[in-house]
Amino acid sequence: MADRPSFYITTPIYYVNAAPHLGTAYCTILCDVMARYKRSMGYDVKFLTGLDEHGEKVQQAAEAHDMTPQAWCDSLAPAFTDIWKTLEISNDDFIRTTQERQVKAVQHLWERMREAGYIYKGSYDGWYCVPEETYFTDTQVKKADEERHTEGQHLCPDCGRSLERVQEESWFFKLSAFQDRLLALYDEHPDFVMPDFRMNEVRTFVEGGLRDISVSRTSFDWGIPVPFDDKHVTYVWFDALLNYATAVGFGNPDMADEFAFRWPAQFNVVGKDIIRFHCVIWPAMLMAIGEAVPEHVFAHGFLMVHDDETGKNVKMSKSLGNVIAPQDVVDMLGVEGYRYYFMTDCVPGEDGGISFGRMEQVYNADLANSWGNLVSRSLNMSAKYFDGCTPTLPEGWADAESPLREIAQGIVGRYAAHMDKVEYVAAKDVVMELVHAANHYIEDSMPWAVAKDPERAGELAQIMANLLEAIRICAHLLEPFMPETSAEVLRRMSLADEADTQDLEACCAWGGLAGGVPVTKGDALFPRLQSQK
Ligand code: ME8
Repeated sequence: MADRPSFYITTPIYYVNAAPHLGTAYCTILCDVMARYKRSMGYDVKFLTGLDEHGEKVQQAAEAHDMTPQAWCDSLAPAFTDIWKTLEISNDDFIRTTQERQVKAVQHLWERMREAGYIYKGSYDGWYCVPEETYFTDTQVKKADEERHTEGQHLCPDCGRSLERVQEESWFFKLSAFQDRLLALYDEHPDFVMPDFRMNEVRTFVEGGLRDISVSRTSFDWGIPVPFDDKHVTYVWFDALLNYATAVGFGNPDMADEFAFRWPAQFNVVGKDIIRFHCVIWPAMLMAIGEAVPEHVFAHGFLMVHDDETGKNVKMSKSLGNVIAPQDVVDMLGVEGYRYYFMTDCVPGEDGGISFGRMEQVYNADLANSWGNLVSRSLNMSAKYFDGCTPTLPEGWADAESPLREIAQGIVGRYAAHMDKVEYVAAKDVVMELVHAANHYIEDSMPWAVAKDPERAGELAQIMANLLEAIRICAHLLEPFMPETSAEVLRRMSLADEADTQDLEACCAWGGLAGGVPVTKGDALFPRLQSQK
């Protein structure tokens, strides 16, 4: 295998019950930014996303469209792959749970579970929420109904929608046996769940005691058959969670080396709605079969939309039907502006309200007026004063003191400390400090005045070199957020070869600029948005 360390990151696999929306795209871009950043830090990255195609919810969506579940999934899958392409998602693999590799891996899981003695046959009698694909006990439902004053109606404690009563023969997973081991995992690896306030939530839940869970269904058939009991299909979550392992060769002898290299994953990134599955059930499943658990589960918050009826912010969700299509935002901000806004204005761990006004504000302030303006002004000046080129670099120019050089010293370290913890807002601030300083530097050093005096040609070359060098470094650091813009900026400075670096630290060392090479002025990178209001 490769000599570089592996970095394996995953998104949740999305239900194929409707087209992707801003929320699903949010999580996928969040992972893409991390994947791109880690590639630039020299890791051998595998970035996985995909689709969760089994279960009652998908089956019902298919029925509502008068299609078989498989035909329905096949018809909707391109809606996901197309938008990921539009949004410049750099995933290395795309898994669908109806693929042969997943069927084989899930069946292997069943065999391993049986050998390990952590499953048994019983019967389930309780509630089931189809939109959440989750079981609830009588006690849980009664308590939630009382709190909500539902007056005899039984609603899902999590999402408030109607529940199904399910009574069926079922295989159970002995989750209850893992309480101590899970608590030990949380103690030994306090950053297993990130951000840390989510860890407390998970720990409290596990301390409250765990119940065995039903992991097969007999009342419908859209799932992976249990290999030793053909009346049963696998519960959709028991199937879905395994996808992360399937994609790197779990249970496949031909991929043993790949599995050894890639497993465990560094990051399973999920929304806060599904942390119990990922931070409790998933590690317990892996412990049961003796496989390592992921290093981190990062739970992000929700994108919320304003509900005019209640006056409250509610989660944007396919099932609630209040979604905004990514294309609507792309039409307004462009792909790069879209990615930048969601990644740098919404704190990844927290809920974020969507506002078109705020999008415009951030786009105009940071991209049109600051970053875009800096690039066009500087490249225009360079082309004008140096005959369409970057300046010939003065001897020892990179050692000359300048406010920009000072900020650029150690910038990768400051940026990386935030990126590693998914603190994208703070990482962006580190870069924007240099962008703003460069804009001030233009005002303070007044290259247009210096250019008038032929005796100050050396000074002019130094000023422009400092500016272009700051731009070069910012382009590299902004690449995970806005890949195409960064590639374009580097192209305009005849530095296309530097894009896709695998050594960000060396690449961003002050002094890497190419002197005397052509610069392209080009169109504005971020034309200012004029409010519709
Ligand atoms: O839960 N804001 O799939 P799903 C931010 N198939 N993120 C949001 C969001 C919002 N308003 N709405 C959805 C499933 N998401 C399972 C996962 S994994 C083994 C199986 C994102 O289609 C968020 O990341 O309901 C959430 O966890 C995910 O979409 C759920 O997608």
